[in-house]
Amino acid sequence: MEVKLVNFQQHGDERGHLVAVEEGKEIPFTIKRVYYIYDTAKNVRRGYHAHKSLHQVLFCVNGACTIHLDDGEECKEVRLDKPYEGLYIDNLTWREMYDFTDGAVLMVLASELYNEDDYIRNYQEFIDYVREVRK
Ligand code: T46
Repeated sequence: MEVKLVNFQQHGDERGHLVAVEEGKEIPFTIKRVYYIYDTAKNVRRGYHAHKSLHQVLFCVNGACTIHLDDGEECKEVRLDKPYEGLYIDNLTWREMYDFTDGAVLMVLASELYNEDDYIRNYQEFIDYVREVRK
């Protein structure tokens, strides 16, 4: 599965911490969009889709949440609980996000503009699609 958890460099001193994220260095794609998810209730599970071509890097910049990942062959759970950790998610990976703590903010850097046609929101369609692509 093409997912990677990367520790970004923290620039810290007595004032606090700063993390810089640069396109072409830590981020292996042109960043065309940034969005963030916040105020998510504790018992909410969201996502439930894969992308045909979108690549993304996820940061939980405040609080924590868990990401369930599934490439059609293998599943993984990743807890994002450090603001300096970025989770790279490849296209054709089913994702679900859950167990958000109070105040959690999930920030996402995306390789493409928003396009609903890039989403596969039905799990069986996702499985059929990856089988076809990987034939
Ligand atoms: C993903 C996970 C991690 C927009 O209008 N523009 C946008 O850029 C995005 C991301 C969403 N929207 C609209 C579409 C829906 O009406 O915002 C609403 C909520 O989106 P969605 O239900 O897709 O949210 P999640 O949390 O299920 O998934 C999001 C991203 O859509 C998705 O690409 O990988 O976060």
